[in-house]
Amino acid sequence: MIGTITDKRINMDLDKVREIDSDVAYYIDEELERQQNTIELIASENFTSPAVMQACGSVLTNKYAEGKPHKRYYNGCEVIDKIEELAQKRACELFRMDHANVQPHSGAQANMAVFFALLKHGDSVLSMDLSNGGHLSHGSPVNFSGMYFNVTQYGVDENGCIDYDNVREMALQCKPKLIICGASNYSKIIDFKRFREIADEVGAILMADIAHIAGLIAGGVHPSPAGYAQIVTTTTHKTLRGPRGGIIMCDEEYAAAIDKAVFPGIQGGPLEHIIAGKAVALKEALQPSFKEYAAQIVKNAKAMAQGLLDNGLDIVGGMTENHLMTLDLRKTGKTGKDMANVLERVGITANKNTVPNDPQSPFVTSGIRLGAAAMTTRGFKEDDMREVARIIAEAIKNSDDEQILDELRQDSLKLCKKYPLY
Ligand code: DSN
Repeated sequence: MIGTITDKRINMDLDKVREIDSDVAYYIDEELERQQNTIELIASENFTSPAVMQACGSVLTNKYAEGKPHKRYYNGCEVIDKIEELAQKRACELFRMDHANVQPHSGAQANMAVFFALLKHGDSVLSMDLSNGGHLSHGSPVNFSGMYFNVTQYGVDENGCIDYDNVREMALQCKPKLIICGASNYSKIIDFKRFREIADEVGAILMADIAHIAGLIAGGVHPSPAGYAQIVTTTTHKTLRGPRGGIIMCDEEYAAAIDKAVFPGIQGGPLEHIIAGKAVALKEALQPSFKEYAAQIVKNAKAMAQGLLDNGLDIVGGMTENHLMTLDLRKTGKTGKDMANVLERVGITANKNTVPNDPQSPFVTSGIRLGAAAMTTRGFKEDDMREVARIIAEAIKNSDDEQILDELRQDSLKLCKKYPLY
């Protein structure tokens, strides 16, 4: 044993790990303690339920099941088939889509499968630029998507909003085969209808990557891409609060191509234990209580944003309309990299992020992305988020004052103790 961790409540079922490997058991306990005692504002993270975790830690990890339900390359898949079909059915019901492939190991894998299902090497794609809030797998030059396809990228205007007229102009010029909407750092409502109109005008297929806002869509607090996007990809672990993984949903006419691109195209054996976790999370998201959760995320994000603005900080695009926002630190003269470390010092976890037209490099940045989904799961309400905003503002203002930072660490710990995790 390397040390002593006091809080093992949720990790009680680690008894076998403790027996076999006390190092790993210790580190899992240590990570639980970190999660318990810090304010988690990484916009893409959440705390999944014990039910999801149990499904993911089950005997299903033992089974190979390459192929699709009832069309497998291995025998003994009759139970696995039922679980995978349940996950597919629930995904289709929740997001009102015809077909779901629940096998992608991640959102990036889901997106890769879509590229390979719909496009040929060198085909033209229109998507959002990473430094303006897009995603690596939407066509960044350092990702397969930018290396093998001809990608044109749109950004946001000075108000942090997508300029749909500009997207249309770009689409008319580059004549993409695929248009991608959806982002990893965009705080406004996405107009899926407008995107579809643009796609139809240029004969493109529309893909919506809803990884960040899936839980908000499921909870009815963000418009759905259903009926507009022919293809919808998502992760399952962000606002949707499931296990780490991906899902692709699509209109029936694309189902065969998507399935083939996932397997045998880019993946081997699906992670059926994680698929069971996805099924459980999707069931949770279909409950009425999930609507309350999603609505509270948005209320909490707005309360945090208002608190930050009231404390004199700038936010890209001003008030958020979803679960996240980006602090624009340019006028403070401080960087995202340094201030994310200062926030960690006071017990707040967040990530540095570029702001539109950032003068700093992507490694340094002038921004910090903040999200409300994880702390909403812990039970935080608007008053708590305003207190979080105060701690952030004080920490940034007094980033060189160790004594104030110590006091702020105590304030954030007090909030964490008020809402125990699990
Ligand atoms: N890493 C995810 C995020 O933080 O938004 C995107 O893949």
